[in-house]
Amino acid sequence: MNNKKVLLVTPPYHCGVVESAGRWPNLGFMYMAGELEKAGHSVEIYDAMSKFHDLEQIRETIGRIKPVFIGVTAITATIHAALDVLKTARQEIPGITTILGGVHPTFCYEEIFADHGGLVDYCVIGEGELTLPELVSAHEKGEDLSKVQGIAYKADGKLQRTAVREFIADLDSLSPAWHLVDWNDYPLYFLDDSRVAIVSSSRGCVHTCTFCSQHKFWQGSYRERDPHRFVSEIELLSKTGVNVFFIADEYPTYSRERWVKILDLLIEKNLGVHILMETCVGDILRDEDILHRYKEAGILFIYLGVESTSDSKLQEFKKETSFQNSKKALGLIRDRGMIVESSLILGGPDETPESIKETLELAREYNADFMHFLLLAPWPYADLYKELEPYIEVRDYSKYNLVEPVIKPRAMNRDQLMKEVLNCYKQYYMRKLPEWAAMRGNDLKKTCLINGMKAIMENSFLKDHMTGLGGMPDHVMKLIKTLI
Ligand code: B12
Repeated sequence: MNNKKVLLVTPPYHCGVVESAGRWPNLGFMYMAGELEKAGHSVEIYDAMSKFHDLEQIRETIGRIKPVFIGVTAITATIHAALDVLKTARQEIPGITTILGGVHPTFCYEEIFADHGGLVDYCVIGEGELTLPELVSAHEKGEDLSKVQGIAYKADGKLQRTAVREFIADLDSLSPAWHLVDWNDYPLYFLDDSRVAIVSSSRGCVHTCTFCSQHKFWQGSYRERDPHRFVSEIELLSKTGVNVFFIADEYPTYSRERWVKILDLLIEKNLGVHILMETCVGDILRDEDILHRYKEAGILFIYLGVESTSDSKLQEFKKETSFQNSKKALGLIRDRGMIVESSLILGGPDETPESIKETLELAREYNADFMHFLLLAPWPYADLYKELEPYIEVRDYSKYNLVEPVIKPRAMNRDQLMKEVLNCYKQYYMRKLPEWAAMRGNDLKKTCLINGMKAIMENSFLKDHMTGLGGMPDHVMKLIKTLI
């Protein structure tokens, strides 16, 4: 590796959920690296998270590349790991300039500077593509930093927050630096010979779910890319051997007209690629008449975060849907031969062992192929935070990963909560496995489901809890062995 001016690093954090299914490149870094290069700055992306590197390996890599600037991304769960990277960088190269960006620094930069001011030179607030190259240039040239919009930094011991950076008006003006990726680093464990890219067709979310950060991050805005430009990007990447595309959008289907155009173009180009995406219940119901076109376009996998089985909870979460609608939407995706994954959020203050059992029963009615029984994570900037605050027992952000209990419900302790959640997984998949074994036809779906289960059992956080749960009954274990 040659020396590079800017090194962008993902924090070495793992909680054994999404990373158990595959390795995923960091899209924000692709976009920022593209804009840094346009501005004449050399850059390297170092996905330490996906490479499963530890801090010693990170130290060696930083020592070898000798960057002048290091940029690290952080969501709430990864902030401590991100700060560890900056600390390591400072030890290795004392004069290095350190930059943090992403959803956590965007909302919590004051706390970061108060607690770790010595480690962090700049926090970038919001989108980084325009801010980062400008910041790097201004810092290098010793220009007035107060003119760089969208940053926070300390000057003369005082925290400065510059003017708000407007969102990028034309997302198609950006050019992700795909040439920096070694695609062999990014397999999806469900599919042999797969290479995964994360792509984006829109930014923003118009929903206001109370537990989520994303509508706040994008301030309720919604921007779309041109369908032709988006599909051409997929086509271009497919020619370099990428065959799986994860659409990062919070809400790709918002405009039916634009979405249909994307599907039409994908069908017309017939690229032989597989697409993974997320959307909401309402749009699946809206698109019932064209769901077969989703499949024709290559959509293999849809994540619908239904989040609850109770209508009153759904209202509280502002999910804008109901149990019956969610059930119908999940069923439609399954019936059209695509894989449907979903999640339920448990562990709020009013949770009880009984309410969890009830959720499990109704989750079986939802009957998603993969179901996650997640635990509420109180992001300090989400709408729900104030209500959850009195029940938070764990302040360590690294546990705010949706799988570790940090809130204590009134009627149970956190250990009981965890036990009940693990039991949900066990009971849910014990019924799923025989169903999958009996599946006829649609070999691709069957292969993905079984490989998915294998990935869960071998790589996910559940692996460590199998024995604590008393394991799976013998007949299920035998079945698993015949399938895998
Ligand atoms: C892709 C993705 C991932 C990938 C990350 C791949 C990688 N190599 O980093 C994978 C699948 C591994 C992943 C895992 C997890 N994720 Co995730 N993920 C996403 C997703 C779907 C898209 C992110 C994205 O690409 N956005 C588009 C880009 C353009 O935006 P961006 O990332 O915010 O980056 C921009 C700015 O934030 C800023 N920026 C970001 N970083 C930096 C750094 C610097 C230096 C600068 C200057 C600027 C900057 O500039 C970027 C360009 O504008 C989002 C949901 C969503 N739709 O956004 C969830 C999301 C980010 N994930 C989330 C979570 C909770 C997780 C997990 C903890 C889930 C779990 N239990 O497994 C794990 C953590 C794993 C880990 N080890 O880090 C949450 C974070 C919530 C929060 N507020 O903290 C989100 C928001 C989902 C949600 N709705 O709750 N995730």
